[in-house]
Amino acid sequence: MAEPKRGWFQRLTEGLTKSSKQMGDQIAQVFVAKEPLTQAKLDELEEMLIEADLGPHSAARITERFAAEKFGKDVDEAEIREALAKAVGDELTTREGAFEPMSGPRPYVVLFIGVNGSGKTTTLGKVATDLVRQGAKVLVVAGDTFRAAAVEQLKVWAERAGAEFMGRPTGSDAAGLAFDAVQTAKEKGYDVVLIDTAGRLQNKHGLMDELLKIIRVVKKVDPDYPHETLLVLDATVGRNALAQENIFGNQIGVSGIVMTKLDGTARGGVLVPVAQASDSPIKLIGVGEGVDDLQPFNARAFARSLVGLEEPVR
Ligand SMILES: Nc1nc2c(ncn2[C@@H]2O[C@H](COP(=O)(O)OP(=O)(O)O)[C@@H](O)[C@H]2O)c(=O)[nH]1
Ligand SMILES: [Mg+2]
Repeated sequence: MAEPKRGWFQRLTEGLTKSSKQMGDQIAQVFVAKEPLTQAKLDELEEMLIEADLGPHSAARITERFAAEKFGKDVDEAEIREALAKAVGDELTTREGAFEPMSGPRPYVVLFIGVNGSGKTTTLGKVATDLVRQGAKVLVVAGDTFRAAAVEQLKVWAERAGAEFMGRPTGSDAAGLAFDAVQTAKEKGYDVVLIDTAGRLQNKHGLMDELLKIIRVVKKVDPDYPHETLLVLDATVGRNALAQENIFGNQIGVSGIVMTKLDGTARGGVLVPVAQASDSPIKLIGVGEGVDDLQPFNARAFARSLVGLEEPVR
């Protein structure tokens, strides 16, 4: 993604309001005045993190880090927020990954995978828009050949972005389309190829097989294809995102995670256990439906906005 535009932290913060409001309110309830950090208060904090879907392991680790710094000391709400943001940020900094198609080989081939409704098509559209703005020659490929509406939806995004679009009638072979697309892109000097896929249920074997087939056939054009397989996860499903990460990670292989809909949920904390569980980093986050609502994942900024803090002074 391009350098975040001015105001991106505000969009992140606004996006995360439900999560940060929940946590913010609880912090305010637990720490009413400046008072010593006791075990009882730590337990309440841990419980609060679990409720925000950070999961028992992440919650315990974060609480420990936090206790190491503050236990027994007089603390007020503001310090708690800062310390909590630091602890969450420390958990996540090693889980940041950059999505930089323009720094990679040409054409840079990116596959978007994930269950139905997770935000694949929307994310692809946002990425296409951003890349075209950077001057890239982008090919958008409608690999979700199951539903006519999915093809149409992607076409609209491609047209708006000013990207080239490649699709086939409903029911066509997605792998065949992907093969033709990467070959075309190679011949015609495209910079980036973005391949959408069907929103499949991860427990349907036939659907996993189709994804593997897409990967297999694009590798026939170049064994390095796809350069990226981005798993798109919807934060509003909470802990279910962990199960999805597990299945797609193990069965398909993933190079990066996109977590969407962080604007629509009190469960934004689920990003933490997902980041911890996955072998691949979090690369992008979605905080809205608009074209500018996709951001590079920044662990510190995410942690700050999650606990309801302002942008740090740089
Ligand atoms: N609020 C919000 N909605 C999103 C975000 N990303 C995607 N959506 C919406 O989620 C719905 C499903 O997205 P879509 O891209 O069609 O999912 P797909 O089935 O995985 O391709 C659409 O209504 C999108 O506008 C996001 O970051 N925030
Ligand atoms: Mg779709």
